[in-house]
Amino acid sequence: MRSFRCSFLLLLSACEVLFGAQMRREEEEEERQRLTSEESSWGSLWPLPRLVKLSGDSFALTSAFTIEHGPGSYAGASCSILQNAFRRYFEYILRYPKGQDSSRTTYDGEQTSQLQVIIISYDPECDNYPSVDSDESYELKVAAPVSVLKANKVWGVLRGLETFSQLVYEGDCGTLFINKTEIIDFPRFSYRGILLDTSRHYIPLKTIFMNLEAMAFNKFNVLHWHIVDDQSFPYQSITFPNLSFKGSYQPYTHIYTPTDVRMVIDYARTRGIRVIPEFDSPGHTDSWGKGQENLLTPCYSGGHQNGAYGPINPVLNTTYDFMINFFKEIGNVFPDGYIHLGGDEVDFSCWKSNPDVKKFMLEHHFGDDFRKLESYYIQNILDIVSSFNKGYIVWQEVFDNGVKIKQDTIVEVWKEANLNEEIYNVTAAGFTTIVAAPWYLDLISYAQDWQKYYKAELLNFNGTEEQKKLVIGGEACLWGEFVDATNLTPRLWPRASAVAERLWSSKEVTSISDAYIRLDKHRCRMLRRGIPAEPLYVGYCEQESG
Ligand code: CP6
Repeated sequence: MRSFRCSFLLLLSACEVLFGAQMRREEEEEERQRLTSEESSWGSLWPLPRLVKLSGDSFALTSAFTIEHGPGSYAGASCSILQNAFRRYFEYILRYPKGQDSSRTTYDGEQTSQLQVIIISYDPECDNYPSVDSDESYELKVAAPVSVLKANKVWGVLRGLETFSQLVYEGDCGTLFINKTEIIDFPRFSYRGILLDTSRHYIPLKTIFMNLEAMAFNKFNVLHWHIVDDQSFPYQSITFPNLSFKGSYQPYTHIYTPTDVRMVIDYARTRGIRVIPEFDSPGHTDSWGKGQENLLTPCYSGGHQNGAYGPINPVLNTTYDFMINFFKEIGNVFPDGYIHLGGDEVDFSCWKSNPDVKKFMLEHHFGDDFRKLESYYIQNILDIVSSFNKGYIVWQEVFDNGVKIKQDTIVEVWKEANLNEEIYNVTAAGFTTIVAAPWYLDLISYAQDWQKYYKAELLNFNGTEEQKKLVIGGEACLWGEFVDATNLTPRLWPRASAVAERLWSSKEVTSISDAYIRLDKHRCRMLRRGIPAEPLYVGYCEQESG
């Protein structure tokens, strides 16, 4: 239909007398509808930048367009993270939609023929890994004949390139346009994560890559990799190969080899995304027991071992010897400064049944309080991990149960009940926090649940300014019980995009109707770029598929 109309328009000058009047009326009607119901003043920008000055003046982008290092930049051709990003975004910009760029060779009007990228700080961080204090800010000026993207570090350039690509739109007959624009942008929260669970189902690398790419489209910057759990242990350990050999889903190809893990970390780094692995213990560890003897607690009934196993055995020295060697490896394999140590949902019934555990409780004057035993275990694990110079994140139970945690621990709040009270308590105790509770994307409903995610606000609790500064961000969680490669991507996108805007844009950006229009277009853009993102609601995309 579209290409028909385009060829039709090309013939129009010759046929003006015959068809001109009717054509104009139809177009006027189209324009009226467009302005009243389908357009946002912010085009298809998502998440919305902090400061946007959009003008009506438009410039064309032809096939002569290039992305280059600008004059005076501290980064050049040796900065491979930028070379790689230039190539990626050049493709996304000029292949809009795929394969229809024949009419883009010449254009008579004003053009922006170059995007100059200038790093203004002495160290661009080309070879670094992103971290909790990476500078993601940037400034973008779209002008003719040259547009300029300035940032302190490569991380800001990555975010700015995404924004630039979102400003490009297709005019009649396939010409690409971008409007004169000035943007100053930086994230509201520094931690913007997605949790993927690769234990309940194995997720192939291809799917992980696709979702890292989608994360970059949404300016997310942390992959919380819930890599192992009760059901399977797909992480192939170099020190303890039996863990995945025995504990992964069979056949043993359902594993992440050291090379796979490196590829995920590199793919993520290239997009400004940290990879934080979670090795959850002492609960959620059934799969660990298959490849490591005496690691789990044997459960008793009627005075005998009953063949079942509970959480990690906290009373044996061999447990801690194992953990020292295990986390030493993890600390080396994953370059991020943090490891997620779990600590959620520990079931005490097996510990209660075990005579050795009871004896240990007596000796340590823990009485009947198994939370004290849990604290003892977690304390040891935290000390082990700090000895390898890593920070750690734990689920809220660790804080709730009164474990003495180091002041630099990050507490992740995941329970919906009394959410604001919990955030208040964690921050009042001086701990940094990330919040997952409003964003359990595995819980689905027959509704536009993105709106619920969009409305969540992390700083509405009754705390001081100091306390609010301790909330560094949040996470959209996609637990894997009902998710594998067949449905992961559409279940995550565009619902997680709602979380992305809440974590990046200003607090005042709250209009659901404006968000709907932009998010709908953003979802269509994700489709064009090869992400099978599900629809928000009824309707269609101008260019179906990509
Ligand atoms: N697995 C692990 C899970 C969950 C948690 N930890 C979970 C709990 C409740 C809901 C969804 C997921 N599946 N290891 C809790 C952090 Cl609603």
